[in-house]
Amino acid sequence: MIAPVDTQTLPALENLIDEQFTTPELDRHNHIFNANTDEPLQAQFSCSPAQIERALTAADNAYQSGEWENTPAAERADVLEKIADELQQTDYAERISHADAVTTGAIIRTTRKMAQLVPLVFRQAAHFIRAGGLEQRLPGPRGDVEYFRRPWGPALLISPWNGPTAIGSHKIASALAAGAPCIMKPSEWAPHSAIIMAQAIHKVGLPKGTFQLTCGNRTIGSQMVEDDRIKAISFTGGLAGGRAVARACADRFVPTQLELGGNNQLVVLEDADLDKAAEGIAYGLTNLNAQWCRALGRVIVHESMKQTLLDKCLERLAGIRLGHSLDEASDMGPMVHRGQYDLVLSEIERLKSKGGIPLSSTPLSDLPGYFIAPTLLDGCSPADTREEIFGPVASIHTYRTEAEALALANGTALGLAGYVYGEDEARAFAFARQMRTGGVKINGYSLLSLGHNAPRGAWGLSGIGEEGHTQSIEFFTGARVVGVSPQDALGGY
Ligand code: TXE
Repeated sequence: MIAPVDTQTLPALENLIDEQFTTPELDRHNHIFNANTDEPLQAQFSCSPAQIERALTAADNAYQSGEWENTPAAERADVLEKIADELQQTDYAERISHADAVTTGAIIRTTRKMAQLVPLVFRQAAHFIRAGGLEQRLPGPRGDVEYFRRPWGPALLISPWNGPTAIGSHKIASALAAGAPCIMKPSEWAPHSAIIMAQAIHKVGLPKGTFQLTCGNRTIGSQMVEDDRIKAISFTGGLAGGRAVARACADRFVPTQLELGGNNQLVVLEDADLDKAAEGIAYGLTNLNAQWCRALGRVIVHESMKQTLLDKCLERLAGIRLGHSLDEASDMGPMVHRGQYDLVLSEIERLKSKGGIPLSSTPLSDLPGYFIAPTLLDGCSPADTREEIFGPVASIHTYRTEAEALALANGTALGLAGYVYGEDEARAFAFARQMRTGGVKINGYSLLSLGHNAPRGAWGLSGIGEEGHTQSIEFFTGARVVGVSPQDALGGY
């Protein structure tokens, strides 16, 4: 049974600026679409420059007042817990998961799980600061030295359309835990979960101007990125946006955390269980419809095993139910919007024109939305598969020696995630350690991080900085140390 979708079921677009919910003023003449049916759902209204100015002023005022920054960590943690309690009400998760599924095409079973994790994200941030994560005492030459971390100032949080809830909640909870006033700018294609979270945060209440939400596209993003009052930027999105942010931040030395794309390699070692590897490949091509920065980009397999692996993959992919994202029975949904759909199809065409042979076995949905069957491309030259596609398409390459496999695995300028399949775990670890990428999962493919405290690193063009439980909170802060000093030139040495 598919829930009905109309504009009533999506929250209206609204900003939260200086404690007021307001309507974005500018009509950009674009629409958010139902990814399943290609029907327009809502106009993409955007903040006006004057609305952005009000948000920046309010964020700066909040920072200058110091109220949130100087609220003791335990009390900030209490507020974060209250936000988590509020978001725990089932209505929030249902509204968020419904909106994310319709607008991004990710299936409801996945968006529901993501939405249900949101309270936990706020609780984990609360736990970190309550446990003294931002305040330590270190031994010094004249007694203890205080080492504490304080927010750089107002933070800008920019999120993409894919995984908007997981990415958005992580940024918001981390900035607030750090004591930073923050402005959230969600993607113009999937702003609803941020709006729903803003409603919960507003209900709990924070000092004036501490949390704000602005709706709109990259135009308002750039206006805020370039503003002197923004003192830290956490950006998740594409390479072009990431570069624009990095350039704008360079002159002012504004700390930036950039999590960009990936072209993630899955290496099948000679002793791999091919059923397991095929299952991993199917996950990599279908989880979040492969519109995910850690989705599969390249499969690297020993030449003697390629055909058996491909047969097993196609057998699995034949059983994938590609369908309406609100249908509980679907395993995979459509691409987010027509632009992304066209882009992915044009990448398949480009690789075909270079000799690639597309292989797919998943029956297409007969809905008029942006559906693409997960596709493996055989016969491509590695030189043609260096870039991210950001869709359910992966190329398959063969090796004869592990040195060749490693060269292929490290053969792109991106370095976000890798996957290694091999039954001898010690050998798989040894291989994985040499992959120049933020994280490597062995014998498994999952949307979740490798461990509670494991950072998510980004190498090369995949970004700058590390995200994670602790790392993302620390990112919004700078170190300060205060202590009693010896009164001599070399400090007593
Ligand atoms: O990105 P965009 P999208 C990457 C992935 C993919 C892309 C898709 O590589 O290609 O993101 O997401 C705002 N100044 N990842 O299309 O266009 C924009 O309005 C200020 C990687 O959304 O870069 C939106 O809010 N803001 C990933 C956000 O940036 C700007 C996970 C992202 O938009 C801007 C998800 C500018 N110059 C996607 N340009 C990961 N590594 O985790 C754009 N925006």
